[in-house]
Amino acid sequence: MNILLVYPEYPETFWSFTHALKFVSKKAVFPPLGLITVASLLPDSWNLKLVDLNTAELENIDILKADYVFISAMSVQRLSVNKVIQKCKAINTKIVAGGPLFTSSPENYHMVDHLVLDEAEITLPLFLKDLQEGNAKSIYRTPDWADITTTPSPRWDLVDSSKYSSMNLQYSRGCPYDCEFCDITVLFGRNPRTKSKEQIIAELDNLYEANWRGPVFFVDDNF
Ligand code: B12
Repeated sequence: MNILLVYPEYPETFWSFTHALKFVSKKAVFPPLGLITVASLLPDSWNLKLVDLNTAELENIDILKADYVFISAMSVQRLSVNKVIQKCKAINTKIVAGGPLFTSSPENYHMVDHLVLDEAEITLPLFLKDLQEGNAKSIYRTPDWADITTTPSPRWDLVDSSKYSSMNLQYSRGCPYDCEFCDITVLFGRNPRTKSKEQIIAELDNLYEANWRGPVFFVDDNF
């Protein structure tokens, strides 16, 4: 199976650092951690290619070669998401989508072939099983929260790290507070869950072995 993992472009906002990145000759701040975590949950025998539209162009040939295009996005990326969906539809390549944008507003994405929502550790295996049996559904959801002590290390080998100013890894998900401006409790619940110290050390070792010597950003919902 050939899978193209696509991360849509950010608009120009403070947090895109569009102008500051030029001073350090980088294209983006972080690689798409959600997509490379999803990649680590896919069968080893599958062929994966990652295209981050913040660092590279999306070529029609890559969409043509793919059996499925997997998209991940935050709400702020929705204009670019629409363009990616249109491109895939024009070429007739099936789309699988997940992550914050799709989980918080699935009603806007009927044109996506398979919405694999909430945490991929729970919903992706359900989709993969149905796909193998030839009856993949249009939407997968779960009311449960994943045990992230079993989440595999992200696939940093798919990332061209020279394009980024920092690498990122995730320590925790979920937050006990309920701030009205924040989606974290809706997406990841109010019970903080953490990875084990062995996982974090292994992830740091993986980054080191991938020759990364720059900054590492810790994703921690309840720092
Ligand atoms: C790090 C981070 C950033 C970083 C970098 C983002 C990046 N490129 O990775 C920075 C600081 C730049 C940033 C900025 C912003 N962020 Co931010 N960010 C985060 C944070 C803390 C971690 C993201 C992460 O790496 N998660 C770890 C991965 C593993 O989780 P994940 O991506 O959700 O993936 C899991 C599932 O969602 C799913 N999944 C994800 N993708 C896919 C794809 C498929 C196909 C499938 C099947 C499943 C799947 O599987 C994964 C494993 O379970 C999250 C909160 C959080 N805990 O996730 C907020 C979060 C994503 N950010 C958010 C927001 C609002 C923003 C800003 C708009 C803030 C602002 N007001 O300016 C900006 C926009 C950026 C821009 N350039 O304009 C919101 C998004 C809400 C939404 N509904 O879209 C979140 C949820 C935080 C919040 N407080 O609500 N952010």
